[in-house]
Amino acid sequence: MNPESNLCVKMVGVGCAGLRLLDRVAAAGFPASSFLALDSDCEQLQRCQIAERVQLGETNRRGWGCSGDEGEGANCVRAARDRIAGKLMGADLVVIVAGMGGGMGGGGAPVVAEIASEGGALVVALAIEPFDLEGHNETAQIAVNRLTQVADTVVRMPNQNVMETLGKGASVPECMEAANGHVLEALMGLSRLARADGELNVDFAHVRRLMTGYHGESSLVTVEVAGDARPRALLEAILKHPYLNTGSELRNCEGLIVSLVGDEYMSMEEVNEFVTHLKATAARAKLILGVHVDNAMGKGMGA
Ligand SMILES: Nc1nc2c(ncn2[C@@H]2O[C@H](COP(=O)(O)OP(=O)(O)OP(=O)(O)O)[C@@H](O)[C@H]2O)c(=O)[nH]1
Ligand SMILES: [Mg+2]
Repeated sequence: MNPESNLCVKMVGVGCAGLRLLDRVAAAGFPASSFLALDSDCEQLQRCQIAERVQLGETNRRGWGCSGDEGEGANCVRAARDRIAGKLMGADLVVIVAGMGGGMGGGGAPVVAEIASEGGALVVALAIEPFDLEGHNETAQIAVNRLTQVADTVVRMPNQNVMETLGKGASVPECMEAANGHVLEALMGLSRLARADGELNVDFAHVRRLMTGYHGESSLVTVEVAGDARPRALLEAILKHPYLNTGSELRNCEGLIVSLVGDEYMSMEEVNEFVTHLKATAARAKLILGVHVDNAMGKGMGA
C-alpha cells in the first residue's frame, strides 16, 4: 500500500453500502493503488466520486439496483467478468467491501472474490451484515457463507453489534455513522499492517502464506487508548470492541496479526507488556507483530 512496500492493493466496493464506504475510505487516505466501484444502480455510481466506476447490468437492470435479488447481483457481475478481471489485474491484495443484505452486494461480492482470486490476489472481503430490523439476516448469512468459500478470508462487520453500544435514543444517522466509523477504522488499521516503514514490519509474504486458501472468518479491529497503563488499557479496549463478541473471538483465535502504533516515547517495555497480555489472552494464536512510531498519535497507543 505504501509505495515503499511495493504492494499493489486494489479496493472494490459492490452495491450501495460498498460504494459509500469506498468513497469514505478513499477520502480518509487509504493507500490503495486503485478503487473500483461496481453497481447496476446508475444513481449510486454517479454519486461515488473518487473511484473508478463500472456500470453493471446495463441490459437487464437498465440503471436500477438489484432490488434485493442476489441472483441478479451475481448475474450482473458475471456478465462483466472480463472488464472486472482487467481492472484487478496485477493486484497482490484485493479488499472487497459490500452489504450482505443487498442483492448487488450479497450476490455480487462472491463473484468479484472469485474473479480476484483467479487473478492471483489474496482476497479479503469485508461483509457488512444488516441491522436486525431489516429482516435480511438469513439471506445475508447465505451470502457470507458463499463469500467465505471463495475469498481467502471474510471479515464480518455486523451493523447490529454497533447499535448495542449506542443508547436507545440514538438517531438513524447516528447508528449508520457509528457502523461506518467501525468499518473505516478497521480499514485504516489494515492499511497500517501493509506499511513498510515501521520499526518492526509485518511481512506480507508471511501474511499471504498464512491466509491463502484459509477460507475462514477473521476479525479486524482498530483501537486507540491514552493515559497511564496503556498496554493493559489497549488490550481491554480490544476485548470490549463490538466486533469481538466480548473477547471470545480473540480468546479462541488461531492467528493474530497486530500492528502496534505509538508516539516516539512508546517504550520497548510497553510493547513487551502488551504482547505478554495479548499472548496470555489468545493462548493458542500464532502472532505476527508490526510496530510503528507515529507522533500524530499524541500520547496515545493503538493497535
Ligand atoms: N454500515 C453501513 N451499512 C449499510 C449502508 N448502506 C446499506 N447498508 C447495509 O447494506 C445492506 C445492503 O444494502 P445496499 O448496499 O443498499 O444494497 P445493494 O448491495 O446496493 O443491493 P440492491 O439494493 O439489491 O441493488 C443493507 O441491508 C444495510 O444493512 C451504509 O451506508 N453503511
Ligand atoms: Mg443498491
